[in-house]
Amino acid sequence: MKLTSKSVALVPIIVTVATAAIGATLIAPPAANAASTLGAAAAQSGRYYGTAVAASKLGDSTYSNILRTEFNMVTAENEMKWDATEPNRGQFNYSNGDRILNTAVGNGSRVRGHALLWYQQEPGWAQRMEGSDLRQAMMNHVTQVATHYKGKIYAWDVVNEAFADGNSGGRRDSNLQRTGNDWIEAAFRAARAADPAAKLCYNDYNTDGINAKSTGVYNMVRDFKSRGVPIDCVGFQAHLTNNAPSDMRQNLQRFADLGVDVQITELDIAGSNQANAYADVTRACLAVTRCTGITVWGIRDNDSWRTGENPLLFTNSGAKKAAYNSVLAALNSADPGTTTTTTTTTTTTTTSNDPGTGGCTATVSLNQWNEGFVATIKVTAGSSALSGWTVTTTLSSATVTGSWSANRSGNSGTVNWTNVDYNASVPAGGSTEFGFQGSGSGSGLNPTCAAR
Ligand code: G2I
Repeated sequence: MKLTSKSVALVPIIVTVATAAIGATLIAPPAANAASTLGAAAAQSGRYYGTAVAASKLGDSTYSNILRTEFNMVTAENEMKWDATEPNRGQFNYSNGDRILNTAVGNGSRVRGHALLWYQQEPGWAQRMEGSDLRQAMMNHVTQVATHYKGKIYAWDVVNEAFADGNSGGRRDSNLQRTGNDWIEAAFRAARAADPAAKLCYNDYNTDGINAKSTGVYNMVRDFKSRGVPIDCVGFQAHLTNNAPSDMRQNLQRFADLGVDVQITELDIAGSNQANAYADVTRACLAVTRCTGITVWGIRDNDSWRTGENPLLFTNSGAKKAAYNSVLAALNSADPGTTTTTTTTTTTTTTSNDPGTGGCTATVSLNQWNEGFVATIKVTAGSSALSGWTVTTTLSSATVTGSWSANRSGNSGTVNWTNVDYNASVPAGGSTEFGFQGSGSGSGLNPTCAAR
């Protein structure tokens, strides 16, 4: 139904639902000496510095010496994945995963487990499965592998890369996803039951800055936290070229503000600005109290999956690159034990016009930090389904710098947001979300919704 002049005239109702302010500055004396390895430098602020390890390279002395001296966290690059650990249904093989784990422990390192469920590197037998049979096999896999490594894993990537690229903010299609949207939370619950001591992470790529994909993950984590689904951390892979996203710190911070740890899990950076970009990523993590560590995805350039791009910290012969020096300097320049969090305020405000028949309401959840914000707006249909909607917001002292899942009329002042094709239809009583990022203050957005 179209909006009538009568419904436009209805008085907006404004309800502030929740306001929480988080801010802390803890000062400790600086360390007397700079550390000389990545692991020791990260440890000064209670963080780790890790690398992906391939079992086939452990016999290479250049490789294993750098591994032992520089790193204090290890991820198996492939050896703990589904195809490696359960090559036939119900038959488990932990030999290479165990080699990596034992080497790490022998070096005094901890281990990140990677990855219990991922749509890639499924064993052939699982690739051919669907539905409830597959769901059963997935949960058994999570339980068996997490039980085998019980008590030995710092954090598990329970689910890897489940969100779609592009602007949908939704899940990626896969046979795992087709077993039902609840597969991710089911996997987290199974992992918690099997190994209560491991931190449980969701891990993905192209989620390093604020964008539609990272916002989709953010909304899932927020939902999990609100419903008590056991999630402890989010991994940001950070496979980058030339630059770190300019809003990487803000992105890490908004996840941390949900009450999870954040980690950089597969860092590699190609391109001529490599050394600067590595320093930027390091500083983004150091600026977020709950960013607990950084892992690079391999040791030497020729250990990288990005053949020919030389995206790592050591040359093929094992020499330290400029990027290594810039990471070490950045880690050493963090005041040890000093953590400064940006003051961040999360406010949920409901501004609604009375939906009446065929109308809609809009709710904003605002994540504001010192110089910018992310607004997530929920559009809820009234007693009739919507076939399109318009939300009007007021940005009196803010400028929109990016948005997702809606078209917009401008970037400041009165901004109208209309549905895109895939979220035009909203069933009666149902809802959909869109969002935007802005500089300045996002307070007073006062969204109103109208059917179109
Ligand atoms: O694709 C880069 C990474 C993206 N995030 C998840 C990570 O798990 C993923 O790692 C890469 C490994 O670095 C590669 O080494 O995952 C690839 C698989 O998608 C790994 O490549 C595979 C090759 O495709 C196989 O042919 C090979 O048998 O490595 C296998 C073991 O060497």
